[in-house]
Amino acid sequence: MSQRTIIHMDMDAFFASIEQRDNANLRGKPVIVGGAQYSRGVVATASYEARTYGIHSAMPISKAKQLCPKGIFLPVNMKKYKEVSKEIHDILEKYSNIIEPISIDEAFIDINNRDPIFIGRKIKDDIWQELRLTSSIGISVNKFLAKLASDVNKPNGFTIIKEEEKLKFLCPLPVSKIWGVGPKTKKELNRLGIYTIGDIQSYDEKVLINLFGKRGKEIFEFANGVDNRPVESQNMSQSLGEEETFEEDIDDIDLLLKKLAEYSFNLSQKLKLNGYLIKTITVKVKYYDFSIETRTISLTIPTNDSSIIFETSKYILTSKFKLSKKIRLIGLSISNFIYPKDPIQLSINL
Ligand code: TTP
Ligand code: MG
Repeated sequence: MSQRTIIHMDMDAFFASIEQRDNANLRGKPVIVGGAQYSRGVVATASYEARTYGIHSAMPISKAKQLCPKGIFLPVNMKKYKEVSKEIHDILEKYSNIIEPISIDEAFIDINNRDPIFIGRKIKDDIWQELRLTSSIGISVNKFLAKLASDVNKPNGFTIIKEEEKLKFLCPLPVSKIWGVGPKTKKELNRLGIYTIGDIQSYDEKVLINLFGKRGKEIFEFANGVDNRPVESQNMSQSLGEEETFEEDIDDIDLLLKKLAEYSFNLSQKLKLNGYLIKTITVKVKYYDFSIETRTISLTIPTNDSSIIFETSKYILTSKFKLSKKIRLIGLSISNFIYPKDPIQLSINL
C-alpha cells in the first residue's frame, strides 16, 4: 500500500472552550460543564484550568465540587455545541471531501497526496480565525497514529509522526493506547508481562495470535504502527452501517439484540451530527457457514431516532429471519437519506 497521510483534528476542552469564548468572565478560570439533563450528574468536560485540580470527564459533579469549590459549574448546552460542530465541519470540507467525523469535536481527514503541514495549519488557523477556538492536530501515516499525534501535545497541539519515527514514538506508551485494548485485554497482556507498546513490538506475533486470535494480529499490527483502515467519509448519499464478527459463532438472541441496540445508538448519533434522517433499515446476518441473509424495511416517516431504528431492526431480526443456524456476524445499515429543509424536524438530543 502506498503511503497515506491522515490528519486527525480534536478540539480542546470543547464544551468548556465554547463557554469561555462566549463569556469573557470565564476565561482563565476553572470551568466545568456538565450536570445537566444529558450528563446525569457527571462532568462532560472541564477547562484546562479546572483539570489542574484533577477534574476530568465522567467524574461525578459532586466530586468535582469537592476538588474545586471555586469552580464555575455550567449546564450542557448541546444545541450550541452542535452548531459549532457543524461550523467546524464546514471548515474541514474546504480542505477535503474525505472526512470522517468520529465524535462531536473530532474528525479524520484524508488529504491524499497534498501537503499535510500546509493543510493542517490552514485547518487550525481557520478554526481559530473563524470560531476563536483552539484545536489539536495530529498528522501521520494512518488513523491510529494520527489520533495519538493529536493527543500528545494538547491543548493547541500540532504534531507530526513520520513513518520512520513511528516505532520509537509508540514504544514507551502503555498498551491501553492501542485501539480496542480496554481494561480486560490490558489485564491479560499485563499477565504476560506486556505493559508497553514496545513490549508488544518485541513479542512473537504468532504467540499473540494463538492467545487472542485475530485480535492478537490487530494488536501486533497497531503496536508496530500498521493500520490500513480507510477514512470513511460520511457521504450520506448511499448507506451507513455497522457490523461485527463474533469471536465465536452464537445463537444467543439477547446478544444479537444488544448488538443491534449498540449499532442503532451509534448510527443515530452520526445522523444527528450530520443533520440527516433515514427511511430504510437493513439487517444482515452471516451464518457460521458464511452464507449471508439480509432483510430490509422502509419506514413511512423518516427518522434519526435510535429507539425507532432499534425497534425496527429488532422486528426485522425476530420476524424476518429463520435464525436456524449459528451466527458469525450481525450488521445493521441505514440508507435512503433525507436532509430535512426544516431543521426543527430534527431532535436535538444526542
Ligand atoms: P473530548 O474530545 O474527549 O474532550 P475535550 O474536547 O473536552 O477535551 P480534550 O482537549 O482533551 O480533547 O470530548 C469532546 C466533548 O465531548 C467534550 O468537550 C464533552 C463531551 N464529552 C462528554 O460529554 N462526556 C465524556 O465523557 C467525554 C469524554 C466527552
Ligand atoms: Mg476534544
